[in-house]
Amino acid sequence: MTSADLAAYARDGFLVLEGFVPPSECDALQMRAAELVAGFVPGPAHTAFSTRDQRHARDLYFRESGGAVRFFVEEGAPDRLNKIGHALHDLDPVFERFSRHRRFGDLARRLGLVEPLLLQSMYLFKHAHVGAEVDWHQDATYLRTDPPSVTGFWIALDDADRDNGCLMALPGAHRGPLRQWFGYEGEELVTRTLDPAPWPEAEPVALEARRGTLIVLHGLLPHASTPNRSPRPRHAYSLHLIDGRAEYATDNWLQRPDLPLRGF
Ligand SMILES: O=C(O)CCC(=O)C(=O)O
Repeated sequence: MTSADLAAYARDGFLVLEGFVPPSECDALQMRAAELVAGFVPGPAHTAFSTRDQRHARDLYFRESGGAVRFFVEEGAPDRLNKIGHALHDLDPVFERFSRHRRFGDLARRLGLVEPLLLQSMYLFKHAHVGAEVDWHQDATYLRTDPPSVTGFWIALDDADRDNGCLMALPGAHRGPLRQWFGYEGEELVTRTLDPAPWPEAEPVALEARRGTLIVLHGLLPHASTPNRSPRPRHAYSLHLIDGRAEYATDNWLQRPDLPLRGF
């Protein structure tokens, strides 16, 4: 990463680093994800959501997933997986080795995280034809620290373009406020509006990325992704890091009471 890259990141709130991950490592993650899927047995949280007990099971399955390896289905296509999350980087040996490679630690420090900690990991499938869109959001909505520090490392495991649902971003909009927060109010998980300011008028850009590209996302950058309307999959692996010096909100949705956070 050059000083021009750092300046572009400060200006835009994202950075596209092509060729950051070698193809052999993309292969290894895809093979491991396929093994995990082959061993996955759907439970009560995956069956019909009609009864109260099933809704409760699904809710608990999500709430505990910050410290677990859990499988989430596409809302519109319940026989297809949307993602696996959210502690692959701690609990699966292949994802752990990959995620703790020093190239990610070095990059995080160069981006200004003094004590980078790995908080969340997701294997994102975005299957051909059925992978759904992801709405505009800021990652700090889900992973809030004071001061804000969450930083996303999104890795394309397939070529990603407008047709198969690449990331979209609003350049420079990371300089605005955090709009919403998602977390606990007592026992309830709620979304609270912190600042009603609309997203700025900036023209969204499509962050098309070849396989092996790493996209760095500032935690306040509004980003989204389009549905996969193509016959091609769009797999990606996403890591979210925070700075250990910042205070992690104790009412964020993602809590890991039995799994202390680790760095590199
Ligand atoms: O891959 C996607 O479609 C969205 C991912 C995302 O929003 C993230 O990793 O923060």
